[in-house]
Amino acid sequence: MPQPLIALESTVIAHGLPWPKNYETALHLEDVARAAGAEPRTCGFWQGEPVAGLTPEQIAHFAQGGDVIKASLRDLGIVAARGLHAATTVATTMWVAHRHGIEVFATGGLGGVHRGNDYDESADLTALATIPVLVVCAGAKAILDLPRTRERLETLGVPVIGYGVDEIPAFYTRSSGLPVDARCDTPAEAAAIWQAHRRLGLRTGMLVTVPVPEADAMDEALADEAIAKALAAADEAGVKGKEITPFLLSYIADYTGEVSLRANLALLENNVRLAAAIAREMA
Ligand code: PSU
Ligand code: MN
Repeated sequence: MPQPLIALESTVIAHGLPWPKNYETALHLEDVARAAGAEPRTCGFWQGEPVAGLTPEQIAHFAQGGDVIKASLRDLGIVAARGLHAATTVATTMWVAHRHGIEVFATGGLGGVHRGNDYDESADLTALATIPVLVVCAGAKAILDLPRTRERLETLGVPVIGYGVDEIPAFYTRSSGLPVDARCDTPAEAAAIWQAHRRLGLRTGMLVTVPVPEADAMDEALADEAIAKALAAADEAGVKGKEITPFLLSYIADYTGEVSLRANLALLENNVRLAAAIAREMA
């Protein structure tokens, strides 16, 4: 029997983690998926073509940056027409996955509504509202306005499942204080909800949120402090639009000296394992 497939994103490689950790992590996550019984398909655009299953050489090129842009939904036609290399965000990885018939996707943290700037809202939410893919993540990135992001998910009709938890995780830390729509304690339960969602003909995506493993979670006070400093620095530097997320994440990694990086890597690996288990249940 062929192994079930899971999609992985490439923005976290090209614009989310520092070299060479990003390259090592990308390949390591693929190994973690295989060990957990699923075939990984790292997604991106290569010379303007959507690819589900970038080669290690292509992943190395993405990891070294340079001519690789960050592509969200609005960028895809531009990328295709101009034959560009582009890393895919959660939104565009969902798009590539769906196009290739892949239903399960593991990522780190979701984009959402930015703090203090309600009209800066990630197209990750648009994608979840319109593309039927199950996304495993550690919640929305803590740099965001989490209560507003949660409300938007409700408005858009996107179910938020907590894996082993009653509250949505907050990426670097294990809890946000915001309730999930349902808690699941096994991959089979999560797969069953997804399959029912699809059987009913619903066209939205679904989130399965799982907290960063306890041992690698960031101290809450440190996370809050790092986020506040990062937001102030972004404000001061006038960073806006698509640059803001990579700016904040790299500021936090520098500020916490590897602590946030450790949490980020641990949660990515954890999410890949869970996604593989859910994909196996569905196969
Ligand atoms: N989480 C991370 N690192 C990242 C991202 C999320 O730990 O690099 C990326 C994801 O690809 C997500 C994107 O889809 O940031 C959101 O960017 P924006 O807010 O511009 O939509
Ligand atoms: Mn934005």
